[in-house]
Amino acid sequence: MINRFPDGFLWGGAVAANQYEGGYLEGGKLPSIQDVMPRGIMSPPTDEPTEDNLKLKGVDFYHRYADDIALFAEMGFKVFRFSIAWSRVFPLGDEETPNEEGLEFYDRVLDELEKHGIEPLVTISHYETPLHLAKTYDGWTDRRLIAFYERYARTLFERYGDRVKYWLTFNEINSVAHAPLMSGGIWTPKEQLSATDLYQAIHHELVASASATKIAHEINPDLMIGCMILSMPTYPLSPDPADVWEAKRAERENYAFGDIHCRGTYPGYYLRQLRELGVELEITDEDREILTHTVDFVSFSYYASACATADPAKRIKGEGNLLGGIANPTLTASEWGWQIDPVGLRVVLNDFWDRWQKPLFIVENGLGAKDVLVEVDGVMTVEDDYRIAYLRDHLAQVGEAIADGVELWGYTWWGPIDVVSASTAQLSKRYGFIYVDRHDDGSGSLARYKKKSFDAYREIIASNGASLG
Ligand code: BGP
Repeated sequence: MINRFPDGFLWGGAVAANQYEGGYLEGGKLPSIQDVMPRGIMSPPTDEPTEDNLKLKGVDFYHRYADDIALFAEMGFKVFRFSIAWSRVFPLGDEETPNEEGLEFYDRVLDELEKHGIEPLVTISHYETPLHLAKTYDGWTDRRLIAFYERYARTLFERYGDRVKYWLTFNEINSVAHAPLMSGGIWTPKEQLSATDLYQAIHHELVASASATKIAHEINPDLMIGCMILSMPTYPLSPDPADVWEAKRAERENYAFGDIHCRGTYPGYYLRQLRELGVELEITDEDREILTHTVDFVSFSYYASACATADPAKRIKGEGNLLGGIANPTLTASEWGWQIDPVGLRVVLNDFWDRWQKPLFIVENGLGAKDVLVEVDGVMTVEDDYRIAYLRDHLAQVGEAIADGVELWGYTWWGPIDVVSASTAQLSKRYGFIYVDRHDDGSGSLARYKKKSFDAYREIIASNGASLG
């Protein structure tokens, strides 16, 4: 069989600073919004960081980065996606000059990656707005955030632009409507947030994202800047045309973000939605010009699909991921209710490619599960056949999409090492190929153990996907 994965395909893994690094006050860093979210997105934030928040220590990448990167190299990673903690570089977010000690940490991370020949892929903002910006400005509702973000992004491009080619502006930019604090640093509680403030915040983020693309290309035209979208293919619950339309409407809530990033203007259906909500956005001429700076590629996360129906009586919510959605009766789900749908990944890849004709990058995909550490032949491990099956089934569909003609640059598994969960702030929701001895109550030695999936992924990468059959 001809191998479908092209030469140079970027295999790897993805993490985020707030879930992985720890060291939340080390090297001049100040708290981010995550440091006051001990229960994830389900509960209101605390006023100050509290000891029960697992993210304060994460799984200690801040001190263990060299050893962890060596393990990724052993798996054969070609690319490593990580985020830079905004509050490590600009601890408050609105200062004029960056924190040199924070920048030096990422110099060292990049040194290690270079040593192992691993390409970095950097998320500029991954759910970790500096807490000061959230509390003082109400996050992205305030237009001044654009200038703060521009200064931060410019600092990164100037510092690392000759070492980092691939950049993502905002993690899952479309999630802000569902998780305004986590995604938009918006301190006002979701139920009190007006539609005008929400959509104005979204507009500010979109302008900031396009502005980062503009700045990056001015500094170095070879830099590749991508948007990052939480994807969730949505199927009609029945063949009723009203359900089909409802599914299309739901998908457009996510497509809108890609449309703006790829086309440089707001699509008509989005403007209609704003009109119907009675939202009048403040959009300046300069904003309009900046938005025309479109992305070089589209990246996305994919975990689950959902169903939609126009019939309110049938709207039984699935847990889905951040976006929720209605459960699909033909699929099974993870222990956290995220429906498992490998074919959905092929659907997304084809839809995005057909729609935008921009190279794609899968920057998150994975299975969160409760793992059990066991001893096999004197070695501690996890027999995670369920994770291997998830990986192989999804990659088989990726192969199909490539054969369909989709241009795909790479695949980074979410959380190749166990990290703290974004939505629930638990450690027991594990995605890793590497087990970390840390638990929901904060106990554990932080020791690392290879799971069975470690070798499975290593073999897939070594064969450039041919071993998938
Ligand atoms: C995405 C986020 C990640 C990540 C992942 C898994 O939405 O970009 O940060 O954590 O989902 O989600 P969770 O950790 O909630 O299981």
